[in-house]
Amino acid sequence: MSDAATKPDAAPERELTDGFHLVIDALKLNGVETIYGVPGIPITDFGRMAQGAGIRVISFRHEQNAGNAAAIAGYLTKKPGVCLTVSAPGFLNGLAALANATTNCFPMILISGSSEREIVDLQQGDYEEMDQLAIAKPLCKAAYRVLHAADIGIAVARAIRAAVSGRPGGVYLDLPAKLFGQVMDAEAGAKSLVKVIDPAPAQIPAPAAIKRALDTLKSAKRPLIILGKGAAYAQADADIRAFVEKSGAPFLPMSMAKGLLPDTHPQCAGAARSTALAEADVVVMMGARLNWLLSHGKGKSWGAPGSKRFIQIDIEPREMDSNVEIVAPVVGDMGSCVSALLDGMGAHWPAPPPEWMKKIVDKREDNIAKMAPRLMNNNSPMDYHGALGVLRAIVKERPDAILVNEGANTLDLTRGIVDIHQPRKRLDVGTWGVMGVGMGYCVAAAIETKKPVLAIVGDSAFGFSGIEIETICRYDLPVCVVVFNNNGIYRGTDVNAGGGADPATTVFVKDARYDIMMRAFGGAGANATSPDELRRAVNAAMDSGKPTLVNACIDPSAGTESGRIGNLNPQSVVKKK
Ligand code: ADP
Ligand code: TPW
Ligand code: MG
Repeated sequence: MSDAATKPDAAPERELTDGFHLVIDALKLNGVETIYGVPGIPITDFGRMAQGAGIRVISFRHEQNAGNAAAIAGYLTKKPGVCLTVSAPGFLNGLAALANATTNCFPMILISGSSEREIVDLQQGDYEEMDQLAIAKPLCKAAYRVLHAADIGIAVARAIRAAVSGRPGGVYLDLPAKLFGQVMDAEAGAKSLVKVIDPAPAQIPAPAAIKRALDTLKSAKRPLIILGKGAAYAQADADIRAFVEKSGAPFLPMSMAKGLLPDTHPQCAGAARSTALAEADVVVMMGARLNWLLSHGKGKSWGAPGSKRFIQIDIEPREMDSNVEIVAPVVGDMGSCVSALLDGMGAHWPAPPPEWMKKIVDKREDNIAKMAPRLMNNNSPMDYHGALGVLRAIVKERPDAILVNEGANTLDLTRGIVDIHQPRKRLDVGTWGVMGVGMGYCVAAAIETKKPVLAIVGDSAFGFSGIEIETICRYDLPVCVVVFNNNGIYRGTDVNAGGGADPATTVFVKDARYDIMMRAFGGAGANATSPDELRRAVNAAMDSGKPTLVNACIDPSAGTESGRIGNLNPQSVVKKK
């Protein structure tokens, strides 16, 4: 019996809600099913209550890894991935991931608790004091702070819309500690919530832009299509494939767009990349930027100056002419653009001159044949090719597994050697080439897709997020982590240039056993010294679906400095005595 009932003269008690409940209700109303984070003041109870309310709350060991998980969840689902952190230090850890998500055009919301505004603004030294909103602003797409419980509904709605509409990116939502405890009438609270209608509205390209693009493409003698992760993100897989096939042009997938059409597709120019880039006369950019990864669309790799005309399909108008002139800009969401292009192509689209495709195919087959024997070697210690030959076959047999990849040589050689067969099955270091996304990506990939995950990570790369193997074991996720252990960064053979006792800056403990770390948390661990051992260990892990770490012993002298991007690495030419 309530107090009101025992006291006949009291007004009937109104039902109340508070900031905690309103944030949870707002997220649930908008279909947020999972939160990635680390607990602590002032969001410990929030995490508990969210779990109690049926949201899956995945607790990490470090916010950067939770943030990377949220970011890749956004990429995989087209819904913003949510990361939850404590104030100042936790916020800063999560912010690195938010900036990375924004750089990669992944939708994500970082929700951080913060300290008391009055004290922060007067810089009077509050617990974990920091002006988080101001710091987040330049590093993400949008940043909002909520001071009144009644504004939580609209703030969450804005955050969701900002993250997923137009070019996706990271959004920061600042929730001061006091907000969580603010009480308001439950009915008014429920009314204040907003279910976002059509959070990422279709952006239809102009008919004139479609016509211009098709006229340009039709005039090409040597067309090339470059697919980027924006195209993979769009989930317009069938139409993209139809467009590429109808065009008859070779296509080149950027790293995370591999598998959008299978790497084994007859039009894939992956193994003839240099020829395709240098010799194409019309290039169709689909959800890919002409940034450093494509030498900014100019320079030696792009053939003779002035030899190209670019068509670019992108949701972000300002991407056009960012590096070179775009003769046919098509601005809109990928699905709408590709469907308009397909309509405009009609029933009969003229194939490009057959010599062009033949040239690409000949080059590709030649390169593949040259590589084949290296991939079959059974050397011990392993080189990258021997190890990757085995993993390539495993991925082919298990095309629905998600590959997570980071490192330098480990990254570049895996990208080149391991074919991907389905869309969004390759997750890697992205636009920044950042180390440390590995284990966060593994956790979210397993949770969001319910598919098995295979990570191929350098020993250095692994170290940035390695402690999250505890998280992988705790949630019993089907993740097999293969650490390419060459005793260091790029190579494990450097010596101290000064001759002192300290090891060289790029080398680690020799012959470390990363597999034993996994066993400490109840997972399986195996040490592989030859391709045969590697095959057995990884197949067993993938069959079991149990958390496993395979320590793959790679010849410490097999790699090259900076992998395939040594050209970007400044090196001193001055010799001092
Ligand atoms: P990659 O690294 O694979 O080359 P980028 O990250 O450089 O790809 O480029 C991705 C591009 O895709 C960005 O310019 C972004 O604006 C664009 N993009 C993202 N989502 C969509 C979408 N739904 N439709 C069209 N373009 C998109
Ligand atoms: C956040 C610089 C690029 S690649 C790499 C580092 C440290 C590690 C390469 O060694 P690994 O691979 O992983 O063992 P392998 O096969 O060549 O031996 N800090 C951040 N991001 C980057 N990119 C770096 C440092 C770097
Ligand atoms: Mg290494």
